[in-house]
Amino acid sequence: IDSIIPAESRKLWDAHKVKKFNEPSEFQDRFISHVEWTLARSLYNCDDLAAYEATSNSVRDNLVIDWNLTQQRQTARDKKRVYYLSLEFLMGRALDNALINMQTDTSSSGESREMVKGAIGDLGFKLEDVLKQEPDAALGNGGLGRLAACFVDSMATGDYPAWGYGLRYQYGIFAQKIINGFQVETPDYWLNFPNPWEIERSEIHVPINFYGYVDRSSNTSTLTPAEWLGGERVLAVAYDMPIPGFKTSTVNNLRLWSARPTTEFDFAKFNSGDYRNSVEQQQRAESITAVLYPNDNFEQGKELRLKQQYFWCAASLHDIVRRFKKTRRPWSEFPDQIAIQLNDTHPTLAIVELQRILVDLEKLDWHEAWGIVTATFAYTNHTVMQEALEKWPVGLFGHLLPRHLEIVFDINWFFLKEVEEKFPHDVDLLSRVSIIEESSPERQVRMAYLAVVGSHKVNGVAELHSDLIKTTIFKDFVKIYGVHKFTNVTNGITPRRWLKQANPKLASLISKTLNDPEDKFLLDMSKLTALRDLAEDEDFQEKWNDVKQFNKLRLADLIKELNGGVDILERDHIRNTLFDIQVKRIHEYKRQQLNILGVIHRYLSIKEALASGVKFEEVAKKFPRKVSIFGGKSAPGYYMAKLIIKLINSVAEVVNNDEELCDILKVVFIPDYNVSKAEIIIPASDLSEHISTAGTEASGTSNMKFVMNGGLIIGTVDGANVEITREIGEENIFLFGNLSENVEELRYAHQYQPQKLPQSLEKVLNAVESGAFSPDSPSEFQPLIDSIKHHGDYYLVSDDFDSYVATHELVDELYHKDKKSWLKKSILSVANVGFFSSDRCIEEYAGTIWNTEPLKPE
Ligand code: GPW
Repeated sequence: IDSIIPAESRKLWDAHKVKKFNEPSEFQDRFISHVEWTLARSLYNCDDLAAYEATSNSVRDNLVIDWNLTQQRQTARDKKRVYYLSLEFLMGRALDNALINMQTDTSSSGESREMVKGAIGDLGFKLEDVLKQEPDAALGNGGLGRLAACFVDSMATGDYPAWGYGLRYQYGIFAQKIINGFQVETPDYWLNFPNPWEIERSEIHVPINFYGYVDRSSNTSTLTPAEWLGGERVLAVAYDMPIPGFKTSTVNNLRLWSARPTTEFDFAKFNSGDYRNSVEQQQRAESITAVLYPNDNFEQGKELRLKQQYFWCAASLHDIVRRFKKTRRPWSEFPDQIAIQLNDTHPTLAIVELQRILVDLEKLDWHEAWGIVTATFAYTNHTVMQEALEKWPVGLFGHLLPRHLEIVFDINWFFLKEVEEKFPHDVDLLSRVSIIEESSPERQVRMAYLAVVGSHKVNGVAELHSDLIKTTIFKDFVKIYGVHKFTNVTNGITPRRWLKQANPKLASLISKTLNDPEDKFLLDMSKLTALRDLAEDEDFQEKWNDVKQFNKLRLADLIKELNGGVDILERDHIRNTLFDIQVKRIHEYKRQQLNILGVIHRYLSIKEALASGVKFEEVAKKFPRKVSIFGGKSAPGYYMAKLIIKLINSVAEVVNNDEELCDILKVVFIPDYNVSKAEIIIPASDLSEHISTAGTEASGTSNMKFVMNGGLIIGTVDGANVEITREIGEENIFLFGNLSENVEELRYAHQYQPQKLPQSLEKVLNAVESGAFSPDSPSEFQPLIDSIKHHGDYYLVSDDFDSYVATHELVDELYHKDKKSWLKKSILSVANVGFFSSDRCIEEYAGTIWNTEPLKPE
């Protein structure tokens, strides 16, 4: 520092030190400065959007001060750092969250939101309207991306020196429109207005190469240093997002890379007169970070995707290595200083890139380098489903990254040698575990195996899932490495966003009840167990229920707004209408089809009863009021998922317009499910559905969010549902369906015996086939029916249908006949949900995988 700024001048800097706003009037000063100077507007043309920009910039000013202090502290103290590599960060909106998390000097956190609310109120703005101006940062598909967002929140809150690394896509996940019942995708260009939450660091730019060839003029072994001469070069430019912790001044960093053309010019092309072409190639650079791939739990194997992955891994590693080198430590200390967590296999190339840096650029011995690499990386697996496991054709890989392919072959060679030594002559084993799959028409690089071989720990995301990976996809690796390389860290969610921000009414009831005005329970969720004593307290139950009713009305407002101002739900009946919600990506394994077929079953049963002359009052007793709410996006190319969306909308059309039902059953599909909508939808559930075929949903995280908001769950024995049951008690959850250990044999049986459908399901499918929901084209849903009836019912809809329907009967009974028991279950669920805070989860990663400690602000 002395060399940059002389001591005399530093005194002057100190005298002019920037200060955070602490008081309403200080905030207002700052707000108006930003309106006038940053936005170049005035009182006379400051609308809600401008107010959002000015508020965000003011809050950001505060955060940047703490961000700088945090980074200085982390550099000076030089403790071990964590880098979380994720191709997706599904952040949602930042402002409300920042207001909740932000520390000011005078007020304890939690109060800064109230302070700003009052301060902009005095200036003529309503905080709620201002917050709505912010577009979601939707740089993710679903659970995997949202998990990364919860993790950075918890890492900052726990004061861990930890950064996230990802890509700054110009287009996030597409916006979903429903047109005539069909999903239509529209581009999500989220950077229309200046984004106050990102700080462009154009001075931090890393050159990234692709294609080209390997020069080994001096030696022939692939193990010795080689020079990779890239054929195409682009720049990775850093954009930083401040990540404020809750009740701490720690502000961590999320660094997202954006692709730019280099300023270098292709003189060969230019000289040959091909000016237009050489500009065109430069333009291509930007396409690398243009768009997020919209697939969830599915890998397409496109070259541009591999390019994204390398671009991001290379830029991040370069950044990490540069920072490490400044410490002038020996390479052997790299793993003591740095832990890199791989969010699924998407960043697996980082393993190869670090090995390349150490061997080719830093000239370390291969084995020494490999020791450093494996001690640095750890890998989280999020699925056992074959179609989601990444594999890259050797040809494509070698064309884009010729040197990296060599390194992969060498890694594999040493790995297989080790296996051969441990298990001599087991050729079958060697071919099973080889990182290179000998498949036709082409060999493939198995990224999950590469990630296992290149990491010191591999974890699953819920107990059942972590057990499953050890007996299925990584079974042979358990034999090779021993069981201790594999571990479990059950997922979690941040209670700041998913309780305090999404459900302020419930958070405030809790803080009052626990006599915890500073919301400390959001840091220590075990405090919630004190609610157990109140589970049967009638006064408390009433307050609890009032909160739920408020949230249901709030959702009804949203549904009305999305429905063009027309109410689907009658306000007067909302209190005794069961809100039954399934919101998540649309996927056959998540079984929205089971849900909608169940709804049809209910509809047909009501119609049948009425037709046979049963009085309406009687029917309504058996089938009390209910609304089935769906939401979620399908991958644009996923035909079956799109058909499921269409079926839901077609059923809604028929059911909602059937006057005979007098509104006792409604079906709603909420278009464009995203994080900000989730914050309104989730707190409104009485019941939510987590009904994946057993063994397919690695964890699920919305299950935790619903429970944290006092909703009950109907679910299969899958993913984190198992631990939710353990924590909240099996009497407080509605489980049904076959167990994962039986799935294989049931599937096998379907292949060899013609499908025998339960009568209930037969009826439902017949109605669909008859065109009851598609009178103009009765065969519209045939592919869905065929998948159950004729194509082996891979997701076991028929096997689980009756127990699903029967379990819903139990739900109805309890909700409508024993509201007190219902409320008791709801209260007990929240009281016991503490385990699912992502703070707990991050502590486990830190203790068992990263070997890192918090670095608390002084
Ligand atoms: F296939 N998950 C996801 F494993 O949202 F990569 N997208 C994905 O592409 C994958 C997994 C992948 C989800 C799991 O489906 C869900 O069960 C889990 O809760 C979540 O990742 C976070 O672990």
